Amino acid sequence: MTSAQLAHADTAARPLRLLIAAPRGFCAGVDRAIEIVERALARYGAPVYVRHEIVHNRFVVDSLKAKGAVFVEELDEVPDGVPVVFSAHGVPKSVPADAEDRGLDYLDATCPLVSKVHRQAERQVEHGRHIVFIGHKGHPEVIGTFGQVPEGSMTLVETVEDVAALPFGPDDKLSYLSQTTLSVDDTAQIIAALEERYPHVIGPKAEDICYATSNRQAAVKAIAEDCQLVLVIGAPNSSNSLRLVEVAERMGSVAKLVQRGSEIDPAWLDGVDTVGLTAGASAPELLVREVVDALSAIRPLTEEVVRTAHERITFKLPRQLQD
Ligand code: 0CJ
Ligand code: F3S
Repeated sequence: MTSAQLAHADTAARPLRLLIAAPRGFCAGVDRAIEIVERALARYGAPVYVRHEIVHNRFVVDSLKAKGAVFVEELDEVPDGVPVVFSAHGVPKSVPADAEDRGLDYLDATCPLVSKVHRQAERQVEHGRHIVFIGHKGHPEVIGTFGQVPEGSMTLVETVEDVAALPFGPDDKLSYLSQTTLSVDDTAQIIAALEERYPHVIGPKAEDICYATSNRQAAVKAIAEDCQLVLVIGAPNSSNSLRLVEVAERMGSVAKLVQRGSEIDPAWLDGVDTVGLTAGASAPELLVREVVDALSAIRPLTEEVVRTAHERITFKLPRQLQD
């Protein structure tokens, strides 16, 4: 027998302990964004166009496609006369302006917590401050937030090294803002580096990282130290889901991002007694059950939910869709 076969034979009969993190999965902004598309379909009928994946999850996108939503990347792919929804990640100001110019009916599913950062960006620029924005280059939320202010008034930093390379002097009027789905720990380090280099830099009153991002990171931290393997349900383009993988890895666990139960390789469970499970803010609970079922088809398991916070936040729908 090879050592892999031995490990498999050793653990195959033992029940697997499954720790399921809570909170996990859908946040209030994702619930709202999906409901906006569903209500728009009910109100206007198909097709309803959606600019960018409404949230970064293929299962959600495919379910809405089946109901008559059409997903495109840019507004110029939307035909005249049909309604269009902007995704939860937010859009540059030019997008609703172009929609208005074309007379398109549009619904904005930007998460209110992203919109809050947009308003802060505008205010900082009005006060004559240059903004250092902490985020991931190319992410749609970053593109949307940069598009709230005139070109040249915001500079992106992704790392502590980027802070060291900033060209500003000690007396320049600076402020910082961030993407909502970042690593809480990495962002704290970047902010510390900024404050050390620019003691006069101004930050937001409450952190820009949203409640859902920080709660999901704290929850996966609480289970990861007891796990040899942590599974994170989420898409490769989902920033908040990728951060959950990083958090679990930093706690010393092996961590894997999976989109569906069918992606689980039974060999991952060799030599493993305790598996952790969580889901990014854009991953539906149905997929959590699918992954649990896939695991239990490989090994008998015991399930335990480990809850580190309760979430009660909900967001209002846009006025056009309120009954
Ligand atoms: O940016 C957001 C408002 C989060 C939306 C929900 O998550 P997801 O995976 O669609 O987006 P991120 O890539 O930003 O995490
Ligand atoms: Fe909003 Fe945070 Fe969810 S910004 S969409 S509540 S991950």
